[in-house]
Amino acid sequence: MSRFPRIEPPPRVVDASLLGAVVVLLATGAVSLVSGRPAGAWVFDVHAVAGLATVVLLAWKLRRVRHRLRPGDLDATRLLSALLGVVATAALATGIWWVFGGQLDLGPWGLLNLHIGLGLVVPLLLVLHLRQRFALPTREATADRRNALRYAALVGSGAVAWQAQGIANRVFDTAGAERRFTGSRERGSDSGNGFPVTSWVADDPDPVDRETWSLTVDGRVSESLALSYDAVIAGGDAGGGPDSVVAPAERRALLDCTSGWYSEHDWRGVRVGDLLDAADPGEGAAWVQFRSVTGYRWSLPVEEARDALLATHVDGDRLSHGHGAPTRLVAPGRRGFQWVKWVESVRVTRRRGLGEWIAVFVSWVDD
Ligand SMILES: Nc1nc2c(c(=O)[nH]1)N[C@H]1C(S)=C(S)[C@@H](COP(=O)(O)O)O[C@H]1N2
Ligand SMILES: [Mo]
Repeated sequence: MSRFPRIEPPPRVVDASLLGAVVVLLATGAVSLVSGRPAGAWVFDVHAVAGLATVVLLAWKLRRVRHRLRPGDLDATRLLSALLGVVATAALATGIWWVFGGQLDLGPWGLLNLHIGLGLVVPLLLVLHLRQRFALPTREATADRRNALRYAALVGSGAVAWQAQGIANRVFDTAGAERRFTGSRERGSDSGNGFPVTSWVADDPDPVDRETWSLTVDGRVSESLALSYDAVIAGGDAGGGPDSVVAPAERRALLDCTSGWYSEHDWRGVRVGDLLDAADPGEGAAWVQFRSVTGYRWSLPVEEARDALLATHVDGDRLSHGHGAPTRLVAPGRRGFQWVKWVESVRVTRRRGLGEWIAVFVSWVDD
């Protein structure tokens, strides 16, 4: 009956494995969105290998259940199962397509966003599906020692396929060949403002007037500061604060957006560490929160924040409105969504506001 008689585990073990695979994919997928340093590269590898193993598991499953999908005897339960099959297949297909350089233009979104969206729908449908059809694998099936070998074979072939992908991409010179470990592809490096603008639909402020804009530095500091644009770009006196000078600073850093592109530039502005030195953080200063005129905000641990930049220029050009003028956060090693644009406030805090996690999606939410 089966074309892979020695490899395919019993049905309920396949089902339980699919459940496990979805959990792994969801967890690694979520973590991958905040991983921007090479040390976190393994998360992407686990996600890919688990995805490839899932292709095999899903193929076994679909082969087993497809006869239930005869048009005459479709009911709500079966339709839901069918929908789950379609969405799961689409999630896997979009992931694989991305790896091989696929492209899709969905307005503000692209192929990787579609993959993420489908990947988030799978667990929702799966929960509903399990409410109707959940059954534990039998003890004999789980205790079967051959299953351990089957798993090893499954994960092993996933890993081999993942390696082969790299070779295939290079041999056929696809657009997928030049991916970072995050999966992102290069766009517009060293081109000044000529790289993609990525903002949430709701996060679309009017251009910020440099003349009236000011940058405040406050919270757990002994000297709150309010700096004009000229003070920020020219490193003038910290208005209202001590006579400290914020010197212009420059650094090269790579912005890597979770929608699947990255761009590397020479940024110029002020080092956050210089701002903090001028404001003199006090007791319990542990986090630094960067807030946009839109309410969008993110915090970095104070030591890391010191090394970040509030950029006014990119590759020597004044930052454009779309890229966050008058100033945006440059947070090396962090994913793009943490690089807050249109920053107007730097606040030193003891704890990190959890509202930030919500505010990066809907910026008008308050802590
Ligand atoms: N205020 C604000 N900052 C933001 C965003 C936003 O929507 N609003 N988008 C973030 C995301 S998801 C990314 S990838 C980068 C994109 O920067 P860019 O538009 O200059 O390319 O900005 C980040 N900073
Ligand atoms: Mo992003």
